[in-house]
Amino acid sequence: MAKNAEIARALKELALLVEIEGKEKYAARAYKRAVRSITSLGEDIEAVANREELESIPGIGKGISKKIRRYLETGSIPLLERLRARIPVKVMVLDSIPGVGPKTIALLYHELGVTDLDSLEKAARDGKIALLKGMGKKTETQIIEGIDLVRSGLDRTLLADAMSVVETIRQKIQNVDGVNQVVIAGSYRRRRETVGDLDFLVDADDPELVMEAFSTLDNVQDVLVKGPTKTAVRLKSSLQMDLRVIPTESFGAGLQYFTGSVDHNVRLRGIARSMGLKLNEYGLYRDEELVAGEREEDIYESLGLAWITPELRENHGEIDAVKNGTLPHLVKLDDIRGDLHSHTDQSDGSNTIEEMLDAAAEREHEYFCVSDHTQSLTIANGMDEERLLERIEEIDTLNTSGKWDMMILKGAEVDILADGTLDITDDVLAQLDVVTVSVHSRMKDSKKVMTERVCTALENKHVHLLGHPTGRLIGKRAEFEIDLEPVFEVAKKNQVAMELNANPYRLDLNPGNLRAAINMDLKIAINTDAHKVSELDYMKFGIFQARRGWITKSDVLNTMALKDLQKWLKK
Ligand code: DGT
Ligand code: CA
Ligand code: CA
Ligand code: ZN
Repeated sequence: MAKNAEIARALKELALLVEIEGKEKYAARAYKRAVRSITSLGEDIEAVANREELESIPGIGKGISKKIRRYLETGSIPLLERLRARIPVKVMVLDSIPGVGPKTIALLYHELGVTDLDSLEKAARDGKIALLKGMGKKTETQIIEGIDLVRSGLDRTLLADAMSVVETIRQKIQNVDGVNQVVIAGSYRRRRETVGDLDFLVDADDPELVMEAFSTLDNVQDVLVKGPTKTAVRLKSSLQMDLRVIPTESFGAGLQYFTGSVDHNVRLRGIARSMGLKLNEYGLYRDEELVAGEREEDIYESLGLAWITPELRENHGEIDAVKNGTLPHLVKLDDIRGDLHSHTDQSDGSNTIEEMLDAAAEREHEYFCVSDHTQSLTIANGMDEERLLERIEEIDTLNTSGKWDMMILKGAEVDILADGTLDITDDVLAQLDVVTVSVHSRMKDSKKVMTERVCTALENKHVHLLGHPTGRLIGKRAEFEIDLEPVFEVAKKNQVAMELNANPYRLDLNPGNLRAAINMDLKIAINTDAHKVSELDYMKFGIFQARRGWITKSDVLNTMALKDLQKWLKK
């Protein structure tokens, strides 16, 4: 699905520019609808275009399909180029600031000449934004905070976004004549939440052919470096990629070095030195003699260590653990037996319950919990008690239908109200199999208030899980202020598990907090929180994050067999 994201991005920019120009409101809405469709397409848009079926995609008519075809042929859309020339505003960056949308961008541009982050920051710091109609001091402060958040994530790409383009590229390089292996090292291999750039390592007989193929990939914007063993490019999506050709006899050493992290490597080099050896990207040497280099495992072994999985290579204690033989046996995707958090079209999901169940069954789940939002989340069409009771009956019927082998668990993602109480009565909660509670409102509560609020919610004896415990959206919204230590204590006392929300924008809890949670013997539920069928595949991102948090199979609630899970849920 190499180009889906690129095209969605181009159409989104088009929508923003049209809206800022303010002439064709209808067109902006149409482009936005197309963006939503393409984002959830689940198929390579180029393949759809090749079949001449673009217009069968909901929200894509003649005009937009023509623009998409033009983009696929030439890498740009003429109208977008014209609008960019007319309106010199960095709309995509500005739009990514929390609380700033097209209307605000238009206002800021027309009134204050704001065109990018720098001019926006200056206007905010000079107090000019607060003076604009409908803005105020609070918005101004929020914008300043938002600029920091966006800047910190600006030159990084979400792992999931990188992954959606990278495999096609890897395959293309792999297919070049004389290429033996291609591995992507760096933060990508360590499965960080975001990646700065991608580090391709290639073992090839003819480096020149590889460099040529890499620098002429069809989504390359600029070639930044082109040398005999290293090439660096920037893609149209602004993702940067390095490629190095490494001799076969050094490939393992190169892989170890370029996987990082820097801090992990510094520790390894220290160990090498203390053994009278020298470690660099070409190999492990005793004087001039190569001790290990071809295989990564051999580097670790020659240093008296077992191989360490890349997700742990952050110098967070992994080297001592491997020395002491206490490195944990990390959870794998295969260990997962079900999913305990998902949505349907009864709240803000896109698919029917049957469609979600079919998709879960395809993924060979043993159990699957449907957990739509509850009533106070009105924008998500949350359920009240009456609708929940109907849902419970519906699931009973579905379970006895024999249509699905897996157990369908009755759940809800219940809103934690301002005072920590829940928005569904206890007698209905008691009839659910899995009660997840989440904060979706008043996310700016003080640390004290938020901590008490969540603790109060976890004291309710029907609660099983705390959903996305810190509420963050990577690069968009910071974790809310909360003191997790007392939260974990209350959870422990009441046998409540913590969710690791696998949505690649959330990955909440983060690795440090995951480790803190299991150190207190809490269970972790790795849940997709899928709002549509395709999002059931988010589970893999949850697993990456779990591994980065040192989580083992026995720490995870949804690795349990159904019977054991049901026993646990009964408390
Ligand atoms: P990123 O790209 O910011 O997400 O993070 P990384 O870890 O991929 O960093 P990157 O791309 O700058 O470099 C890839 C790896 O190469 C890094 O994890 C470790 C290794 N490396 C790079 N520069 C140095 C260095 O100065 N010293 C050492 N020991 N290793 C380095
Ligand atoms: Ca990198
Ligand atoms: Ca790099
Ligand atoms: Zn939620």
